[in-house]
Amino acid sequence: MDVFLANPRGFCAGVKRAILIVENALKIYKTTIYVKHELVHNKHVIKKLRNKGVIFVEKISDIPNNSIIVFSAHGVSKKTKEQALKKKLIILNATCPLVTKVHKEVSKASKRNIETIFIGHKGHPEVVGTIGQYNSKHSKIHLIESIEDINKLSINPNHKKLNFFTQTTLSINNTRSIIKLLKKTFPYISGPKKEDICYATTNRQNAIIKLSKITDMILVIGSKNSSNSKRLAELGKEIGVFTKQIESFLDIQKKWIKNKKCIGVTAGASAPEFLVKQVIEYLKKIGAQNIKEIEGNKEQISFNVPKHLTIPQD
Ligand code: 0K2
Ligand code: SF4
Repeated sequence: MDVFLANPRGFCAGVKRAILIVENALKIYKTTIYVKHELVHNKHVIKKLRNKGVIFVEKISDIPNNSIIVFSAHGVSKKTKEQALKKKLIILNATCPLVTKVHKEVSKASKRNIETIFIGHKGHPEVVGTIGQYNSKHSKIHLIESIEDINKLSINPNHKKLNFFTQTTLSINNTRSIIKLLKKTFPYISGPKKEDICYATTNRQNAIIKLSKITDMILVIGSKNSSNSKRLAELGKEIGVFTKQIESFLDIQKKWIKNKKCIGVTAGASAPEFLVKQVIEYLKKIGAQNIKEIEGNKEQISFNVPKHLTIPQD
């Protein structure tokens, strides 16, 4: 049995930055750090931070006045930010800069009363945060999740002040089909050149496509609530490879592996590399002989943490 490892996989620049913001804040402020929502959608990352004393909350009202609050990598709405300011919280913003970029565009559209269509998954914190940047009395933001939702929109097809934006972690294939039909239905619609799907999502989806050509089973490491990890598992299945999404090696069932010759392993943007190592060790124990890294796009992008949260390295 051979094991092939996808590249790139695991932590993206936005996740690395978010974790560093919280870790440095713990060292600098030496007090309780509250985080709005899970900093990133990974059980193991959250457990590690919780063990260091970090408190995760869903509601700003659960945080004592004047405390330190970190906004998760997925970002928050304007209303949430206002609530935090009202409670005189010290805000450390771990929203990924690529999500913030979309926030700014949506906010600009709202100020200009441009009707907006947002493609994303209902209820996902990034979607709640991004839609929550739109606040116009004269125009609206509409959320769509699928091609079918386009027909349900009550927008004049000849609307000239209309644009669209997307969540950063969507399926590339699916989103492109939605955008294609949007452009056909609303000929005057404008939007980003491609879509707002980020580089990390794109690279990880391309990497699993590559993996699917040489494997007869794929393991995607990533928590159940991680949108980008879920999209990877969906893609593997769509291509027709037997694919399973796992939190860690503990979820692997021996019957999955039976008669498999080439097993592919990848990890979502919020899944730490130690989980990949554990999966490899487990597969070795049950007979894997060769472990090979598959060549892929090299990621050089990194995001700085805010200056006041930087700790100089020796
Ligand atoms: O993929 P998701 O947006 O659900 O989020 P995570 O699994 O936490 O990955 C980091 C991406 C955060 C923002 O794009
Ligand atoms: Fe940023 Fe993309 Fe990572 Fe989300 S998945 S945190 S948008 S780099």
